[in-house]
Amino acid sequence: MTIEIFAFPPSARAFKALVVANYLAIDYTLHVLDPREGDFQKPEYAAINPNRHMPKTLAQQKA
Ligand SMILES: N[C@@H](CCC(=O)N[C@@H](CS)C(=O)NCC(=O)O)C(=O)O
Repeated sequence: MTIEIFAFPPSARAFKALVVANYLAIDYTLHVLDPREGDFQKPEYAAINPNRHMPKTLAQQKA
């Protein structure tokens, strides 16, 4: 299984999500969000996570 992780890696919450994914050997794609660039507030991120917080994980949907 592959998951998508949306996170700002320097934050403690992001770090914890990445540690767990690595510990469990889960394949993931990291999408870096930068709050200094306003990434949490961008419409494309709000479409993925309406509460505009991170970290956010998404499991790939089976076709
Ligand atoms: N319970 C929160 C915890 C995550 C959280 O609060 N993350 C902070 C950063 S550590 C955040 O995304 N804040 C939004 C912002 O700074 O605009 C959630 O919805 O997942």
